[in-house]
Amino acid sequence: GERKPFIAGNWKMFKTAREAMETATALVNRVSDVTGVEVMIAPNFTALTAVYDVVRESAVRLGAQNLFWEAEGAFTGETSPNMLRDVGCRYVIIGHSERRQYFGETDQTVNKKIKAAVEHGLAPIFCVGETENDREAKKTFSVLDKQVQNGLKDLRSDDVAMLVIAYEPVWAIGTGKTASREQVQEVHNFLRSLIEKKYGNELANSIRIQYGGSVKPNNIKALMEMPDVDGALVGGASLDADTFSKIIHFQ
Ligand code: G2H
Repeated sequence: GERKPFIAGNWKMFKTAREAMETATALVNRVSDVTGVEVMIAPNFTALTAVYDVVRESAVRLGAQNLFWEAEGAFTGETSPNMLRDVGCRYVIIGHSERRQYFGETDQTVNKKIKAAVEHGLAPIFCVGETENDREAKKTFSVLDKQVQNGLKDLRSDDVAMLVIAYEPVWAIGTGKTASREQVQEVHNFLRSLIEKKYGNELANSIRIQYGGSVKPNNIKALMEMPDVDGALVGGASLDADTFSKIIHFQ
């Protein structure tokens, strides 16, 4: 297909700037042969500048784990889209389940953040996913539908063209439980159909949908074989350059 596989590392709240630089340096060396896969890492804010120095001459892209939607102002502790662009970010993870769970993110704040990101030329990695309760109550599809409809409210096709969707079933994050690849494919296909209904066939076929949740070197290949799985958002297994490089070399 025309969708280039996209494998992203979400380093969450791990690594000092020095540690992040060391891992990034090792990763750049290990993936210098990779051309068929887009690679991104999202270190902590405090490490973005140091990591950008390492990756800027390579094919590895830089992403942030969050942003605030205002351009500037009295918003203590927050970081604007322009500030992220300024330190070399091309991507920004938005609405990760940990932010929804612990930091009060809602579909509405996610929507504002997606809008602000695209307005400033940052490509959002828009995270959606159902909880274990949702799945057991057979609400997976209605929950995802709501997250997508609200998250993408008032976005135009040009904006959505910049987007990557990450499907992260909350019950499979950092738990060692992976959704079966049939479960993943079913949801990815559903998400693509939502995009098709809203924005048409062309955009639905070009938008990349990543899977996230306990992705490891030993399960990536099987996941990537599914027709609607275009990549992965990797947490724990992206922290070590060697392990992450194995995931990137899944082919
Ligand atoms: C899901 C994922 C990366 P992990 O949060 O965003 O983390 O791979 O550790 O389950």
